[in-house]
Amino acid sequence: MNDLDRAAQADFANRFNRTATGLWSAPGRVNLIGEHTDYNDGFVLPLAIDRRTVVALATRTDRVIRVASSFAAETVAVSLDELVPENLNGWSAYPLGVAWALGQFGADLAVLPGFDIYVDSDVPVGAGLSSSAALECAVAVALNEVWGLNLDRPTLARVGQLAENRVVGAPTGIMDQSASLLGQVDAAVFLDCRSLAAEVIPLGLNPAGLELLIIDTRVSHSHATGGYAARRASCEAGARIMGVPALRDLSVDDLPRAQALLDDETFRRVRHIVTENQRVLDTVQTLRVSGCAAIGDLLDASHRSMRDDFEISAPELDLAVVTARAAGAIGARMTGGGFGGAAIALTPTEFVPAVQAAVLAAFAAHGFTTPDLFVVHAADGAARDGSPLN
Ligand code: GAF
Repeated sequence: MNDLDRAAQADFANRFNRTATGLWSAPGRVNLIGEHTDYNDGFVLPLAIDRRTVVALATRTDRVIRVASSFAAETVAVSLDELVPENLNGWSAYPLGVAWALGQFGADLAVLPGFDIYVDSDVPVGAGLSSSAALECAVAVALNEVWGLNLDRPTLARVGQLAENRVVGAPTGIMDQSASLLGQVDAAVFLDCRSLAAEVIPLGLNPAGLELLIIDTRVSHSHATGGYAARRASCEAGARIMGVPALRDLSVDDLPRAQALLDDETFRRVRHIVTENQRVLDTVQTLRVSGCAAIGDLLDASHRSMRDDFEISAPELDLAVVTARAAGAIGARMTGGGFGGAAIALTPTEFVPAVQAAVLAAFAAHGFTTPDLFVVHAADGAARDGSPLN
């Protein structure tokens, strides 16, 4: 049991005056490459990271759900009979939304017992590292076990996505929950977002003398508002006009026809998705054949495409990328939904301090908020932690 587990167990006991029967945790994620491709039925290559959300849980003998956490003073209580999306709001909408969404995937909520749940986390919120998917997936694996549902991991990913879409109101894809559920130590998850076929791709960063540095710009983003939904709508319009079910069904050879048929903005949105899908495939192939030291150019190209074609970057993200590259990173890009959040910089270990110092100095010189910089490692996906408690 780690410190986070111990804290969640103790805080559960303090808040609810009883003992948790188990601890489950799920990681945040960082996306190596493949941005906004997930809701276009395309390819993504994220990894689960060594920052986790843990839930301590015990079922009850009645139909009440009580949720509490280290980041909110209040304890929220609802009955399983009142669990509809319209009734859920605030941070507790995430765990409660997962309980509701399990009902949409076969759990018979009319007969299942209520539960007490306490949430603790060291995944930074609003940094583009999917603290929300970590929370959804930790709750999903916990309830899957204590409610005896036996849902497989791709289905649990759909449960988390549905909670996010319907309850939180963010029209997001399947990538973040899949990464949080399927990640493995020192590997990325190569996911086909149409079939949900997933393959674990070894990264070998540390043997290659590389680190994955996160630059959290601390510019907050929300996918429940404007830009994300607008990009999704453009992609859907582009696919409709091109006569395909999803942009996944186009290749770079279709781009001249797309340019002829689409207005300039929609064309550039489409070009990002089509080329980004290809970059994911190229990255997987490069990792297999040449190793992680050879993927830097693909990361750089991905960032340019998001900056110029998809237009989801921000001045802070662009500065982070340019500065990290100039100070020794071999590839860098913004990661996640965009409009803020984090960039990644694939950096030789010996250059990490120099990149950190250069980025801090550049942000200060531009008058930007001081960013948070830290190294992450690829970690295992959601799991029950430790042995059963008694
Ligand atoms: C957010 C969403 F939640 C994901 O589904 C994905 O679309 C990502 O932005 C962009 O690649 O993290």
